[in-house]
Amino acid sequence: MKAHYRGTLITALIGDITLQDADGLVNAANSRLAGGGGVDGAIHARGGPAIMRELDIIRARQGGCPAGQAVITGGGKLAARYVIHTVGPVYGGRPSDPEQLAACYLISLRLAHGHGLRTLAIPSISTGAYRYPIEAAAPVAIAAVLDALDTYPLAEVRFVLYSDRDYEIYRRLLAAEKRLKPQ
Ligand code: AR6
Repeated sequence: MKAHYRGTLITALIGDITLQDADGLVNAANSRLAGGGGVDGAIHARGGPAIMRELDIIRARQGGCPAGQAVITGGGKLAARYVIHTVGPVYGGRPSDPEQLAACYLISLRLAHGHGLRTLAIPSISTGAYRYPIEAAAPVAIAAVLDALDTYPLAEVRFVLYSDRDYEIYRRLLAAEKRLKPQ
């Protein structure tokens, strides 16, 4: 589905984020920046070792990356020029969970904007291994992205969902979002 928020095209689709031809991809990383399964594993597998080499340098400098923050590397062999590695909260039903999740999207858009990216593909952070229920995470994600676009506009934000069910949750929320204009 497609819609507009101010000057930004908002897209949602079902797919593998590593195959997106966006300028940047967001990775659902862990605080050690050590790689793992899910989106993280797929990005490192397709992007090759150059991404981890950059993360090794960042890790040596700053130790890792706490939940709600992000670091940026090149895209290695991916079509995307950059990968923004953000660390979502491990879901625990705490008030800090939505705050940290929203911060992931805000800081990812800030980094994307600061590096001159026009198109950014974003997965559903924290809703896999970190067990954040997607029904609760998706409204936080969408609101945080729209809020962030007020300050850090991009040409396109693409929500890349990995199942029909996840896509349907996003599609319904985006269709009902009053701040969006349909395509
Ligand atoms: N493209 C798009 N979405 C995907 C892909 C893909 N290739 N693969 C999985 N998803 P997760 P998290 C969806 O577990 O919950 C890693 O081990 C998936 O269905 O990737 O933030 C890290 O190293 C789900 O909806 O991220 C961390 O340790 C969503 O992406 C930990 O997992 C997020 O699932 C992070 O957990």
